[in-house]
Formats: sequence, structure tokens, C-alpha cells
Amino acid sequence: MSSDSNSRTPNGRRFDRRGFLSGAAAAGAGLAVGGAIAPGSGEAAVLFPNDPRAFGGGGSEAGAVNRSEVELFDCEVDGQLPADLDGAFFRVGPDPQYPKQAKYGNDIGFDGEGHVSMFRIKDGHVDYRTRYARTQRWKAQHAARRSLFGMYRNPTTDDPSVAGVSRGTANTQLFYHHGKLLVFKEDSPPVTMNPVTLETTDDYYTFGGGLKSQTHTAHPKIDPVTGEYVSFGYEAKGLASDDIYVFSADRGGKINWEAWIKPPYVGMIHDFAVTQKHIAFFIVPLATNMAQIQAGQVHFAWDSTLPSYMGVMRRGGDGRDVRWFTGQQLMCTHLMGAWSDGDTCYVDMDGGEGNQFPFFPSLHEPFDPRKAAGRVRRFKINLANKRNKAYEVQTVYPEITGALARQDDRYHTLPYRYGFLNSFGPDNRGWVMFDHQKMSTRIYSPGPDVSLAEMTFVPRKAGAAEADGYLMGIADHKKENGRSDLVLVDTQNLDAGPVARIKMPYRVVGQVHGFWVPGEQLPKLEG
Ligand code: V55
Ligand code: FE
Repeated sequence: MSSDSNSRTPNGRRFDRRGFLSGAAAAGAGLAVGGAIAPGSGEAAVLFPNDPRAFGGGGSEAGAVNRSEVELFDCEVDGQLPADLDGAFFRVGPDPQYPKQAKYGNDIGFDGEGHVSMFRIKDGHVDYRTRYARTQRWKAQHAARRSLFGMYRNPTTDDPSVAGVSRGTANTQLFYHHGKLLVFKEDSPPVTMNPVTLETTDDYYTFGGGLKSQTHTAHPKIDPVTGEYVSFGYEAKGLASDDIYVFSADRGGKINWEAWIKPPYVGMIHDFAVTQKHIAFFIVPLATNMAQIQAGQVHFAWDSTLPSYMGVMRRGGDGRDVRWFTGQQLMCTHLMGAWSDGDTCYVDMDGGEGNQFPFFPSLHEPFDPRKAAGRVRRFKINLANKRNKAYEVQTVYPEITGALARQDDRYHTLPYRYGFLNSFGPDNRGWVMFDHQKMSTRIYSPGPDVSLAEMTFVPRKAGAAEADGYLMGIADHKKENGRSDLVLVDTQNLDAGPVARIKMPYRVVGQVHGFWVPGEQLPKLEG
């Protein structure tokens, strides 16, 4: 990924930084954060530093911050937007609200405030709207007209005036369930927004008081069989605590199952796997502890002396059956799909052989971009053998590297055939679709001046076959000052290129993840 020619453009670093947020260069950015930040990150005036390594570095000039809440009624549509396509494409990503105080200027992009955008598609028309999530943090900073929070997931660096204010940025992913748009940051409970107006309706949502955890993942799952929402929080009892809270909620959002488990150490658990029978957590050596937090650093550091573990527990149980399996050390971040076959649990994730996030310090060796390259890893965990302590892991499609694995979300918890990955090349750059039955791949490759954010799968219509529909996502055009299209590619004909482009008049706000909600699930009264 470091060989991606993008990183050698004159404006390379800036594009890389944003490229990360749009998922185009996750491991290859080679961004070393730290060192002196150029003056200009003044604490009175609002001005982002020029240093591209800084938080919001490059500012508006480089497209590193957006900060504009916009309405665009009837976007320009080029091509054949299917007339019967009806739904909303929601996206979210960090968008720094204010420059950090100079002493925290080397904070990381993951700490930006969550800016949500929505493309509402209906009858061949597209309306676009964006709003910051009105988190407790956003509101406090808005009132003070300055940054009040220090380093990423480190409350010891906060302004004393915000003690007890939720640090959650709601910047990572969003889901629609029991009539609510839930917006996530994994260090805090969800924030809810009205799915039509994007007005924030709850800045600290606890499922009606049922949520026992202080945290909630950015990657819950929806069981298509039961309609349940299955989720978890790690560091659930507070900063660096070794407690994982696992729960499910019924179609109405009422928590109907919960369990507590302990991990072998406190590391990042960004995503998880849910099958009809099992729940699995992959712990990676991006670890944390109170000493590191007290030292004023970002929350995680890469400690290569720690193994990676896959913890598997019975879904619906009390958690006492959880078993931790280890094997090849990997850093896997996102789930592609997972299923159980009797007493065997299969978990597909994208991942690399070393730290994939160069902006988190590596404790024992320099960051290695080759080890960061993500590939599809298939874990097989044999639970029948009671003495087994090892996972088996196989690299599938070794020639394809990338990040941000997805699937047809209607196949969460079930055996599945098709997966998707944002691939960085060098030979396969674009949205890759895997057919695990044929072990074949197809790709939508845009031109070299285009960088693609994560794709979200959109079913062609209700009840469409698995992966029959469209891949939807943002394409930024470097030659047009980063101007964005929302592109729609037919999964039956990926290489033909987009069937439609929504041509935006500017570069849209960056994203980490996106989520599609079919129109029939949205409230009828449109604002
Ligand atoms: C990720 C993103 C985050 C985060 C932790 O993509 C992990 C992984 C945007 O914030 O805080
Ligand atoms: Fe994620």
C-alpha cells in the first residue's frame, strides 16, 4: 500500500490523511504522528495548523476538515439511477469541530467529531443532508467556541470544565434499528438521530436504561432471522477495564439478553462476529493500560509481545463458557462474515500481520507497511475438542490487499457466499467482490485519480438474492479538487463501471463507514 502511487502525488500526505478516513489508504498512509506542530494552532482564533500530521492538519485548504452542515435538494444525477430504488444511504466520519490546543495538536484523526450525511434516494431523485451529531462533547465545545477534549480516548487530557461530559464523538458507524438511527463511537453509548431530519434525539442512548456498559461497539449486528440487534462494549466498566458486556435487543429495542466476560488483556476490539450459535471477539495487540493513559498518550499502543486471541462464547449463554484461542499474530479490524457449522465457528476478517494503524505508537519496532497490508483471513475455531487452545487461520485470496471488509448485511450471522473489500492494489485497486463458493473475484476499478471510500451493499429490491444489487459509496476526484460523486455499481456487472453517479458540487465530508436503510423501514412523514 505504501507503493500506491497516490502517496506520491505532490499533495500526497494530505490526500493520504483524508484517504484514510475514506478508507482508501488505511494501512499505507505512513503517517507518523508526533513531533513539533507548526505554530498557528492558536487557542483563541479558529485556525487549523498547516502541518499535515496535526489534528485537522491542512485545514480547509487541504480538505482535511469540512465542518459545513449542508442541504442539497435534488442533486445532479448522471446515468441510470434505478427508478424503483428507494432508501437512505447514511454515512459518518470524523470531522474536527475545532483545532486542538497546541499541546494536543498531534492527536489523531480518529478523534474528530462525528459528522453524519444522508443521501435520500427515491423516484430517481436524490436529496443530500448533513449534520454533526450533537454529542455532549460537541455541545460543550460549541458553547465554548473551542476544543475542550485532549487526546484520543484519554480523559486525563481534558479541560476540567468537561469532567463527566461524555467523550463520545459518534464518528465511526451508524445503524438503523427499532426506528432509531444509532450513531456509534466505541468508547461510549450510541447517540440517536432522527433518520429524516438528522436532528440528534439522544446524546447518550441506553436502550431505555437497559444498557449496563459505559461503551458500545461501532459494529453491532442484526440477526435477519430473529430481527434482534446483537452488540457489545469493551472497557465496559470504565477506562482500560478488562470487562466486556455482550447483549442483544429485540425488534423493539428492549434488551433481552446480556452477559459479562473477561478478555486476556485490554486491547482494541473494534468489530466482532455473531453467528446463529456463537459470538466471537478478536483481540489485537493494540493494547492500553492506565500508565499509558496517565502519561497523556493516545489510548492504544502496538505491543508486538502480546498474542492475538479469538474468544468464542455461546450466544444466549451466561458467558462462563467463553474460551480464548490463539495462533498466528494478526491485526484484524473488520468482519466480512461469520457462521457456525455444528461446533465449528468460522470468522472471516480483513487483517494484516502487524500494526495497521501507524498513528498508534509501536512499542518495540518501527511501523512496517508490508506487515500492515490487509488480506482476507478465514478463522476456523474447533469447539468440539475441549482441550483445543488454537485457532486455525488461512489467508484467502492472498493476491488481494485492502481494508474495510463488508458483506450483504442481510447475511449477518448466517453462512454467506459474497464479501466485499476496498482494495488498494497495486494491481487490484477498487471495490472487490469475492465469491467464496467459486473462490473468484471481480472488481470495480476507478481511474487512478479517484479514491474510493468504503462501499455499502444495497439490495436490488426487497427479497433480492444475496449480493444482487448495487455497491454504493463515495468517489473523490483528485483532479477536480477532490470533488465527490456518489457512485452506484451493479454487482452483476462490476467492471462496467457505475450505472449512476450523483455528482456533488464539492468534496463531501469524509467517512469511515456507511449503512443503507430501505425506504419501507423509514418513517413515512418526511421532514
Ligand atoms: C477504528 C476507527 C475509530 C476508532 C477505532 O476503523 C477503530 C477502526 C474512527 O474511529 O476509534
Ligand atoms: Fe469500523
